[in-house]
Amino acid sequence: MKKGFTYTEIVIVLFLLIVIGGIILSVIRVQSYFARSRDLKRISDLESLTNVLRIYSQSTSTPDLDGPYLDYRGIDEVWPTVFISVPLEFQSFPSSSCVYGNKIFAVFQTDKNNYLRIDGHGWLPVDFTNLTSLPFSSLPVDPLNNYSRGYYYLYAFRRKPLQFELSAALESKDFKQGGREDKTSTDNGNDPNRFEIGTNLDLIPPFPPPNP
Ligand SMILES: [Ca+2]
Ligand SMILES: [Ca+2]
Repeated sequence: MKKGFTYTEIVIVLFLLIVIGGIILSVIRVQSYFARSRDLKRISDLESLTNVLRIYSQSTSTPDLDGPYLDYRGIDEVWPTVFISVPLEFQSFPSSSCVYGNKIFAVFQTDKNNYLRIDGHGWLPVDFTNLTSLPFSSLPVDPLNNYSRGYYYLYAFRRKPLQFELSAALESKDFKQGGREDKTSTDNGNDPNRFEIGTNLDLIPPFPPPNP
């Protein structure tokens, strides 16, 4: 009759537990490494878009921040609009508008054939084609670009005075609100869950935080 485990069996089980624990830990490390690199790309994409919008606004005689194909989309115009980087076919926004306070914002999505275009047909509708030394040939979008997971870029503007804002949710625990390198609640914007950048960080209403 067998009485419990032998010493060798216990050692083998403990050894396997340590190995499995190590594997799980490395998977978590790899995942957080990738989350952090996606965040660094998000930050650099939005910095780059901000620079391009600044250059465009300063170098164009009549800057048009809703581009040649749309009108009255400024935050204090007839159709206050938030532009989202996720194209319609990937995932259509649950509603074509969102409400914040007593204000209704249209949410504008373009389609999968156009969303990366820099000529005014893209998700960010400004025509950048006349700018020399553009740092990108297609519009940057979120590395995940998924509305239901909560990762996408947003853009909004005001025509008078000329102002704009861009934002992205960040994945890494370190960069989120309360993290070691909190980048979402320390930007002086109105959304503690998103990294905001631009010339007025109160234009885009707060959006739902990403799913955990
Ligand atoms: Ca326009
Ligand atoms: Ca923020």
